[in-house]
Amino acid sequence: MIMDTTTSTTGNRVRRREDPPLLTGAAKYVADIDCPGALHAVFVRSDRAHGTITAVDVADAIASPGVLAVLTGKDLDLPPIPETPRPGHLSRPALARPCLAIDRVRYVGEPIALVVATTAAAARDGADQVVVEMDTLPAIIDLEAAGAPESQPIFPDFGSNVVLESHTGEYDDVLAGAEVVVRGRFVNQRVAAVPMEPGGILVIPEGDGYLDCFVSCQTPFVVRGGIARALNKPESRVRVRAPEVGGGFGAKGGVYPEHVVVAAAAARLGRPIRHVETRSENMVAMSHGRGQLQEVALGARRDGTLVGMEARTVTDVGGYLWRGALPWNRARLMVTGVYRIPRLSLHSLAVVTNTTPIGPYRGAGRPEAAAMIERAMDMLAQELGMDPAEIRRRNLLEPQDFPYTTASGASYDSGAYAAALEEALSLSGYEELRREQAARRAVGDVCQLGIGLSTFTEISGEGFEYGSVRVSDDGSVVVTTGASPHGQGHETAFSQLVGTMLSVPATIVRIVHSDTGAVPRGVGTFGSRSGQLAGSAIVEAGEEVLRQAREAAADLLEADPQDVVLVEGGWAVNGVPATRLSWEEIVASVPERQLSAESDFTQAEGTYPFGAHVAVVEVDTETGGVRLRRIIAVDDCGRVINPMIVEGQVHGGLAQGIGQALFEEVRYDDLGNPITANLADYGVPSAAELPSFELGETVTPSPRNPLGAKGVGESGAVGVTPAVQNAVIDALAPFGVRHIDMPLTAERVWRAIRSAGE
Ligand code: MCN
Repeated sequence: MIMDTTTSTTGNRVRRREDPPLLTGAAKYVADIDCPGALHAVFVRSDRAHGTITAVDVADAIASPGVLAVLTGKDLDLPPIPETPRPGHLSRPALARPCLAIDRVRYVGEPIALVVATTAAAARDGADQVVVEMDTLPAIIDLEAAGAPESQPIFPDFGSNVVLESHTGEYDDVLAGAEVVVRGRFVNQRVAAVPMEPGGILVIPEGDGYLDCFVSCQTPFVVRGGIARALNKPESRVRVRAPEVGGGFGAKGGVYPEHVVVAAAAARLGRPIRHVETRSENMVAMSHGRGQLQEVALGARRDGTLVGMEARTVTDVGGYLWRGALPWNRARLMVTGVYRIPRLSLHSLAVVTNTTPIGPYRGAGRPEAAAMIERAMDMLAQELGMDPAEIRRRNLLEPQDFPYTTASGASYDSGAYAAALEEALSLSGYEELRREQAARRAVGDVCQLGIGLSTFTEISGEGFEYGSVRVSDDGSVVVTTGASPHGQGHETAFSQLVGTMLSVPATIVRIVHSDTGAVPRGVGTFGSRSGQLAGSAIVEAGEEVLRQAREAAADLLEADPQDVVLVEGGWAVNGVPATRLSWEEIVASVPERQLSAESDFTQAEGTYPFGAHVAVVEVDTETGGVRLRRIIAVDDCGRVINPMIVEGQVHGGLAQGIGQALFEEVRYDDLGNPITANLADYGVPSAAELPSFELGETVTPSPRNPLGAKGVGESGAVGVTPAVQNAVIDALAPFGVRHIDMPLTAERVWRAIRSAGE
């Protein structure tokens, strides 16, 4: 139940109005949209990681019962899917990603043809009849091998597998003056987004070339643009709606080849077509996340003060660059974390490999950056014999340093890092934990205690988002937003903002979103942007509505606008409650019989949420088994709209971040065959693997938007992974273990103990 006006104000814990349909099974996903007569589509995908296509024989498939069409790349002749644009960068035709592979395949799962049939089973049977003849090429799976000069280019016309490269900081000796240098080589492994609902699209042609599309996505406007461009239509002829989306986690943020192909097929056949991925299909077709090799050296004085950092990172973008530049770029930007690092020399590369393309996944580059610096900081602490908390205290940026431009060029807005660290230490009972650890070490307990810290920042927001507010003469309040929630509780949070501003119950505020036919423009939901950008757009529009209402109320009350004040549910002359007019009365007095305003709120620079996480683990030193005992997470996302939603967002991020630390890894064999393409082989944690999270907060507003808000959707996944990794390695310090790559499975931990002993 939603709480009443008084308690639903901004800043209060209001339960999500979105939850009842989600929890009772009433919510409608793409597969549930009622569309009589819709045809079913199944993709024929490459079963080889690398090869040249010599023939695609569709004759048997077309003859298969129920099959209406089999469409190949040559049949549809679609332009390539655009790369995600980056500042100063034009996409390079030699790296183009086709919608359907025609000459060459570059990963297992790449779409080659589409089979359309009257039922899903008939489409699948038809797809089995398509014969793709191929000359297999050697697959390049390892990212180091991909980048080697002698490596065969996966895109012969491009000539190299290195598709992105940047150098930051040129120094003769970036570590000059260091009394101690630690060096690490870390693998930030590839993971899968695993949304509850795999990808899906339903396209309904409605005559005159108009396509009505229901897409499981985070960015309806981006998908509309992609489909319209590929099909050479004006955007006005394509409507994209995101119904309920069973999670996206960044991976549903772009336009996929599958979207364009299904839309093209529906347009060609003039019949509605639906495509919904199976789980195994999703595990190869939906972009993966992370996938970075990191080599880092940190130099410091003996007192722990950092003097410089040198790093080389190689990011795997998979078979196509496509959206891979986004995490690559974020990882580059955030590389120095929360510390004062005077000198940085960073060489960051991205390479293509014969694997599923990599794209943004919860954190998108910031988890990689945080993991690298947080591991290196712990190594430094170990080297100097200093407590990990103390080495952090000595190097954290301080509140008076902000705004602060890092050596990598990030412009941090605000921060109070030490306060978050001290809060996390105090909530965890850090000293007591260290005492318990010492006691266990002293007796040589088989089960050792590990305590891991992570102090981190990340980037959120940046760019533009649309919002409007309209009050009608029946008293209804309608908000439209370009944000496209898929689990973040925007309806609840935005109705709180507007209800509070207009002094009306949040329950009457209707939020319209995720529909290009109902929202004039917008961007969508990713990069933990919506609270601050869509929220600020709505606030700006709401302020303009308040201004209009004040004028209208002053006219009606024959008062000076300065003397007219907002009271619960209406307006009155200040100090004279009896003059109160309702919103309905005021709105009815203007010729349009509605008050409305819109805003394209733009934030030129991002905001930088931060926090401190503590993980406590018990490691069985005989089996390598890790038990996660406690997670303490202190997060700061500036001013909070709804603390309950914020906590939920942190919980989700923590679960996924812990998944990367302990359980998850997408793996391929040497030929490029995926060997973790289902949920038996790919280990997503369930609630049973997770402790009850202990949360804390600090509040440091951002000066970059009127709400003072920063993002929170990803922070949990940024901060917790290195805390857990550091905790496991901390437990094994007495054995001489310096580092173990993720995921920290029992086998890896056991091997690390054994090899350290040798
Ligand atoms: N919020 C708030 N106060 C703040 C900041 C945010 O109350 N200071 C609220 C916002 O109003 C919003 C929620 O917290 O309701 C998340 O806001 P924000 O951090 O702006 O993130 P977005 O809404 O832009 O959501 C994107 C973010 C990302 S990038 C990923 S990945 C992610 C995440 O959200 N994927 C999710 N959370 C997810 N949650 C679910 N259930 N499913 C996903 O796929």
